[in-house]
Amino acid sequence: MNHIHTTRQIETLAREFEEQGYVKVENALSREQLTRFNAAVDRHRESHPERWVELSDSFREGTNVLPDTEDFDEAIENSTTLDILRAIIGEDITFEEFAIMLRDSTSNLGEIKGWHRDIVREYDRRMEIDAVSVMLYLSDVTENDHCFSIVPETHSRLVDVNPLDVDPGDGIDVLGPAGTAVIFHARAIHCGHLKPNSGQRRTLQAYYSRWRNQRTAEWSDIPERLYAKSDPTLPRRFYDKWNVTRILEGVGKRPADLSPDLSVSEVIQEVQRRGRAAM
Ligand SMILES: O=C(O)CCC(=O)C(=O)O
Repeated sequence: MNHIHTTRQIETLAREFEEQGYVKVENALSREQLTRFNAAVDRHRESHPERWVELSDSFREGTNVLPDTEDFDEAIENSTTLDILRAIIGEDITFEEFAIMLRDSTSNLGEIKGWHRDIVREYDRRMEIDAVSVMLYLSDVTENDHCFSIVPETHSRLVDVNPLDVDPGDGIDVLGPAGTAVIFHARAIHCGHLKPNSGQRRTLQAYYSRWRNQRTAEWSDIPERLYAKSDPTLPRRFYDKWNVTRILEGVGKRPADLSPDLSVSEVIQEVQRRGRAAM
């Protein structure tokens, strides 16, 4: 079973998130869920290679997988993390996007995105970033593995820190066994910390924010199976962004000047390139 926290524990975790900009959650996934999710990742890679984006030799992402399979719905709705997200965001919480991330072994340890804030890369627009991400670990992340690294408090008290001024070793490496989750504010400065002897690291990642008539990214379609759900245990507006077409200007939006012939994969590579140039 994945872990259900008491109300008191949820409040403590939400407070830690508010202060630090992130919180680590142990046992967010059960052994059985890990086995199923790992098999579902393999199946998806095999059957829908066109949905996979390659950002570098170590960075592969399955985007827009929800129309292909319901295998990951349970990750988006995972009660261990959703209970904490509800305390952080409130009952107006909505789902934004979902991706599978693989970080492969590499000798190229320079990370493609470097230290960054998500969604909007321009420093002067950092207060527009208002979303929370959950990263679920599908493989063990030890000190020898590629890991997620974050600079605490840069979502709030240290919000004026510029990612370009952060040194390589300045972050906290968030390690943990498979089944761990990290919940982080998309405004907190973070990056992938690549290690020379790492095996493949596997994570699932979802973003959430408050309901408004705007999405943070247009890469994940929300299929009817999700928005037509009437599940009283889910937040009221959880999938209400399924038909929102207004997208925040940033790395989640297809630039108007790009050729319609480009694949989503090529578009995401290009927005990431422009995002780096805008920092
Ligand atoms: O954990 C990683 O490897 C990188 C994560 C990242 O950069 C992101 O979520 O934006």
